[in-house]
Amino acid sequence: VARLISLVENQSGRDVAAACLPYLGHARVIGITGSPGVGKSTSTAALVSMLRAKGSTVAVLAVDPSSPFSGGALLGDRIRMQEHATDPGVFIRSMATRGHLGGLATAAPQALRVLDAAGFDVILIETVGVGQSEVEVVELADTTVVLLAPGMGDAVQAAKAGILEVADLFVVNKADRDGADQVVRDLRYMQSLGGGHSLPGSWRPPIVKAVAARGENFPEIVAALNRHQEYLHRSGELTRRRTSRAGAEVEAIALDVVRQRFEQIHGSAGLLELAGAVAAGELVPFTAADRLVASLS
Ligand SMILES: Nc1nc2c(ncn2[C@@H]2O[C@H](COP(=O)(O)OP(=O)(O)OP(=O)(O)O)[C@@H](O)[C@H]2O)c(=O)[nH]1
Ligand SMILES: [Mg+2]
Repeated sequence: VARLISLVENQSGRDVAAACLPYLGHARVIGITGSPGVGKSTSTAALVSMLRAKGSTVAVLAVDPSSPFSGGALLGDRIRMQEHATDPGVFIRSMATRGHLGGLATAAPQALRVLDAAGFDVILIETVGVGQSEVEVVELADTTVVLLAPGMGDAVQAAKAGILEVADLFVVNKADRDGADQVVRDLRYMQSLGGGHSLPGSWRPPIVKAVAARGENFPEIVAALNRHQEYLHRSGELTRRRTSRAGAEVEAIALDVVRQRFEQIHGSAGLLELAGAVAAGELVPFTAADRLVASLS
């Protein structure tokens, strides 16, 4: 599995995807996101323990969109994951996506496909790093867990970052610290303002307080994840999400293909001729670009 993911990272995704195709569709994909230090890795480790205790096999994909290096930045997480490192029912892999053509959008879905084909029951995706990735991870997961903690990345900041809308489940971690109840109240208030989840039969993201460091309330988290899974199946939302995920992936790959073709014609006679015509004022750049795009197909 590790070698297949390396192949995917090194642009040999086409053959790997074809080989995986007959074995897809089994795994549940759960994304875990939140501000740095909020407790994502600790929560992931706690979830792995819970899921293993129930007999599920688990793959953990730690995605680091901010680093061009695979592995190094995740040393701390490796240590946190150590209790699972020798368990054959657990696979842990970190993935750096910066510098990868198409970034998170093309590399991570391919790795997910490998893990699904390998037969893991649950795939946990943890994002490392900040910003845009918090929202991007949503494109990858069936269920998105947003972690908050008192004193860091409060509900107002989360709302500004656009992660309130993407959450299927809120976990207010570090509930052993002061202020967790306030975070819960703020979240409830934000939810009441949103109003989007008030339709009958729709999903209102539950809010669960937890102490990841001690695994406290993780049975409640697993129960909420299972309820969301049932909702996804019952409502048809699972198919909708997976279709939209596939659409984003196809788009990203197509853009990659186009970009590669453009690289091949960089400096070519055809392009130089068009450039000359634009520079000489004989052609507007828009027309030149249209001709260039048409010449690709
Ligand atoms: N008090 C308290 N500390 C916690 C809890 N969960 C995690 N921590 C601590 O918070 C710190 C950050 O936890 P991590 O799990 O590494 O957080 P993270 O979100 O993965 O961090 P990054 O990967 O750097 O974004 C560590 O020192 C943990 O021991 C908790 O429930 N209570
Ligand atoms: Mg972490």
